[in-house]
Amino acid sequence: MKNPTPQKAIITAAVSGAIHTPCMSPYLPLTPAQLVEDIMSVYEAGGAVAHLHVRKPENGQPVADQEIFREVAAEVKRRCDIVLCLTTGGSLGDSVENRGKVVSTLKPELASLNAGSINFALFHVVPKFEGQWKYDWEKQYLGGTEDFIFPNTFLTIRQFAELMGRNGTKPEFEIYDVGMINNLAYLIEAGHVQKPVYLQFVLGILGGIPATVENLVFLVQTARQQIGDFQWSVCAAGRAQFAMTTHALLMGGHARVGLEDNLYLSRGVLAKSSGEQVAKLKRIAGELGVETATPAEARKILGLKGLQQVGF
Ligand code: KMH
Ligand code: ZN
Repeated sequence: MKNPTPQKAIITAAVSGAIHTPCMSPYLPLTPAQLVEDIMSVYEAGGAVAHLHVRKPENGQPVADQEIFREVAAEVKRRCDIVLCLTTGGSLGDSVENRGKVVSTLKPELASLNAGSINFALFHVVPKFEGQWKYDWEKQYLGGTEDFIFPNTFLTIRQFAELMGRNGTKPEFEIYDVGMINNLAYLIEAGHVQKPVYLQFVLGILGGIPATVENLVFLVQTARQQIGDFQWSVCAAGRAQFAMTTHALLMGGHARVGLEDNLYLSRGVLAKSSGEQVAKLKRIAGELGVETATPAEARKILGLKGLQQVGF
């Protein structure tokens, strides 16, 4: 019997995030114009989805500012048809209420939905950047995470899922550890989350599951047992980025790169854009015989409502 045609892989790029700070790379996009430019680099390199956080233009501090989200999203929509996945993770320490606003105001096709609470730790990188800070807020923002829990209670997850349901926004569930699959399986069972779900396995955050191939296989297997059918993608912090995303492609999954997760293109070489990382992953996919999805194909695979239905 012939094997069925394998599904195309969706390459996502998370362009700026709320983890890296301006002193770490001159290429980290901070202003609306830089964010748009980086998203366009992703689109031109063959990425189908861009995951977006925004920052204060004057100092690069992560902020859930609805006007900046709108400015960036509208300009990207004017220029291309890439899928935008807006964050509800926000910046570290932001209120749950503020984090959710982006869904009600902009009604995106796709938005992140963090599937559990974790010790989201970045404090361990502080010694590496001592003496190099560019802005006052950076050291405290990172250092303060030694005593920080990223809160995503069952109530929050349920409310975010309902909010997204009302706005026609597909949740991209961020899974930082294996217990979060259990959280989601419960929420599906209880009728709060509808299948088919889309999972983003986020590996290698201090506080979450380490970025190893064994753990990736374990996560996918556990999700199959607990949830059944689903779409999944992988991203990994720092230097594990290309190893884990390559494995995801080999396993039939989707993959996320971008400067939110890793500032480098290869050892010691800073990526000048998220698009450079997308181009590298596209080359790897090509060598492996894995076809990658266009934005239109990604919409079909994920069952998104379409660009005409967004609120920006
Ligand atoms: N802001 C981080 C704490 C997301 O985009 O939803 C987590 C994050 C996930 O970036
Ligand atoms: Zn994010």
